[in-house]
Amino acid sequence: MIEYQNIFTQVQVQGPPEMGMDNANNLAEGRYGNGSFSALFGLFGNAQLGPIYLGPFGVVSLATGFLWFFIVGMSFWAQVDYSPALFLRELFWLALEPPGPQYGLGFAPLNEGGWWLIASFFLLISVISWWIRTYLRAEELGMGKHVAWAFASAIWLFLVLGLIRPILVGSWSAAVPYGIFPHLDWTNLFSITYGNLFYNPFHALSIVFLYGSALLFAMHGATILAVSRFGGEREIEQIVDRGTASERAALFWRWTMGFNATMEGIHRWAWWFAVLTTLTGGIGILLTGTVVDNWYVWAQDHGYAPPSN
Ligand code: 07D
Repeated sequence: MIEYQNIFTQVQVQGPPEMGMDNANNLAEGRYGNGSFSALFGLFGNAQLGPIYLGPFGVVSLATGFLWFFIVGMSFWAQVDYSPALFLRELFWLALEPPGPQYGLGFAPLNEGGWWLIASFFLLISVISWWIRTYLRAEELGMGKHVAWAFASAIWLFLVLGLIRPILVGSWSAAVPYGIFPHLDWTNLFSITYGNLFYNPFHALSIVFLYGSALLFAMHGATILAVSRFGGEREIEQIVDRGTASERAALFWRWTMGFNATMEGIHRWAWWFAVLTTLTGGIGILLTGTVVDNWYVWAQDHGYAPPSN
């Protein structure tokens, strides 16, 4: 018997572009495009593209994000003397570094970190504007602000790394450089400088929530796919019904591990795990070099790394 299955098989139903629950089109202001369809996009999400809402904060966010990208790109470009071949060869190693320690929290000559400061200013405006956008769009749609608050946790870590901690230690040089391998090198150096970040309990917690997020997402995604033949993707409608996909999904977990999340609860688990990844991460970075100078020695003092003789 051929059944509807779901990892590689898909049915794409297409009608006229969907304008959303706002049939009177009262929310149309600031929306661009009439909506088009892409079967390829439909494989990954919804086949309909647009209309998109831009609005003032969208424009500011995209413009300042572009300026950040452009400044970083032009700096890279100048560093290879505008040679396309060198640019491609060196791209992964090129860096726009923050000012050196001699400049403290002051401004620096453009080629000695000044551009980093300017680029970072634009990135900050861009990220904050995007946050406002998530808040205002949710407001407009009568939604809760769950996405905005989850995003705020990521922004917390972003701010700790690039703004708050550098200010606390008195130097922009403590911030992260822009560049693919350079930011990885920075991460590694940060860990080594402060005595092995694995011994920072907040880094450990952050990993717990990061891996936990992956585990929860895998469990939830797989569960819903496994009951999609019973309409599992309509999970909210099924919360209170008996004999539904939701109930089978819940029973599966109760039978296999003795406990089941609910259709509502699993989204709270997912939200908290994702949020706590960056929330604990930011605390860990904030404490590093401010309260704790060497995590290995700190772990020895607290009895979970072996004492050195
Ligand atoms: C970074 C912040 C939010 C980002 C925002 C976006 C733009 C625009 C533009 C695309 C992700 C800003 C917007 C930039 C983009 C375009 C065009 C979120 C961020 C708002 N670690 N480690 C973590 C592991 C080690 C180190 C977290 C594992 C070593 C440092 C996480 C291992 C060393 C820092 C994690 C491991 C080290 C971290 C990140 C294993 C040396 C951090 C969570 C198995 C390599 C960060 C407390 C996250 C942190 C962090 C995992 C090893 C260093 C859980 C699995 C020992 C310095 N590490 N790590 O969601 O929070 O980031 O630490 O070895 O700063 Mg680690």
